Parts: sequence; C-alpha cells; structure tokens
Amino acid sequence: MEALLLIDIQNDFLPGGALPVPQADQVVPVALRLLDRFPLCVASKDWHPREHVSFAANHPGRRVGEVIQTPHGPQVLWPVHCVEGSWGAEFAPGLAEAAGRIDHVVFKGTDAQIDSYSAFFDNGHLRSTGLEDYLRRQGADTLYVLGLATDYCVRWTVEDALKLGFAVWVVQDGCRAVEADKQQQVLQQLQQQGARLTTSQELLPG
Ligand code: VGL
Ligand code: ZN
Repeated sequence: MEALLLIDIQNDFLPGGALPVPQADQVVPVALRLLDRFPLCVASKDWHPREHVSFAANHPGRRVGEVIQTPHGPQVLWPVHCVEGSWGAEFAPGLAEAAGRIDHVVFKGTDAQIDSYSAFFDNGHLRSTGLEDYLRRQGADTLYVLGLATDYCVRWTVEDALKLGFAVWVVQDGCRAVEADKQQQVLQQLQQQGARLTTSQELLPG
C-alpha cells in the first residue's frame, strides 16, 4: 500500500520563519494536491524543547552554521526553530487547514540531547520515533516523500526508509533544500541509493 510522507512542512522552515528554506512555501500546494490521492498520509514535525542541543543559542560563544562535537557525534548548530508548541512548529498555512486529512503526525527531535533529521530515528540511530511501526501496522510498503529540507530531513528520512526496506519515491517538486544549489545533487544521490524520483504532475494526471 502506498503512503504519502510529508516532512517538516512547518512555519519556521518557510520564508519569514526562523530557519527559512528558499522557496519552501512552494511545496505547500504540492502537498495539498497529493493529500487526496493517497489512502494514508503521514506528516512529521520537527519538535524541539527550548534547550535543544541543535540551537546555537544554547552554546555560548558558538554561532549558527558551526559544527560542534557532542557525545552522539557532530552537530550542526541552527537558529532556535520549531520549539514544541510554538507558532513556528505549526504546520504551514494551507497545510494547517488541511490537517484533518493527515492520518498520523510523528514528532522528532524531541530529546534535548540529540537531533533527529530522519523521521524514523534520531541522528545516533538510538531511538525510533515509532514511524516504522505505524507504517507497517497500516500495511504501507511504498512511500512518497516530500517536504523540507531536501538536504537534511528529507534526505535522512529517505535513506532510513530505504534501509528499512520500503520502496521510496521522492516527489521532486515537493522538496526544497536549505542550500538550494544542492537540491539536484542530493536527489541524484538518493536515486543512486535506490530511491526513485517523480513529480506531482506525474502522480496527478490531467
Ligand atoms: C531540519 C535543520 C534542522 C529539516 C530540521 O527539517 O530539514 N533542518 N532541523
Ligand atoms: Zn530541527
């Protein structure tokens, strides 16, 4: 069975948010068009406590973009974003209104000590978010993935999904990268790892 997986389409990743991804607002209409085509729709939310390890503000003297070493490995430092319960962590305009069509929301990055780019596991592969169990219980074996950002959370989610044995399609026009010029390179790398690339147009004939 096919499932749609929407990655981190949240206010803070859109223009005007705390960690804006270029043209991220353009993925919302793509997500909305696809919501009705799939029998199962799951969305992830980046959902951090205020004291999260990934926030530069929590490391005096460090700046956004620097990489620090943590007990769980290297960590890129980001602006404070997607704080649990905040406006920035809510679904983007348009998707928020369609939230009734989302069957399940998976929260990630909820542990202050370790980041979670993937919607399946934290960055140390120590703890599962429960997404795999949920998808298997629902009978999903094929995932159509889109969202933000191509070079971080989409990428890590797709790589885990492939390792877990799901068939994975990446909806190219539904993804945007933090570093916009990396988009094509990342999509190619995901393709080399076994993901297939598609577009919303291919999925929605007519
Ligand atoms: C993301 C950086 C930090 C993402 C989340 O959703 O791609 N990137 N947290
Ligand atoms: Zn984050």
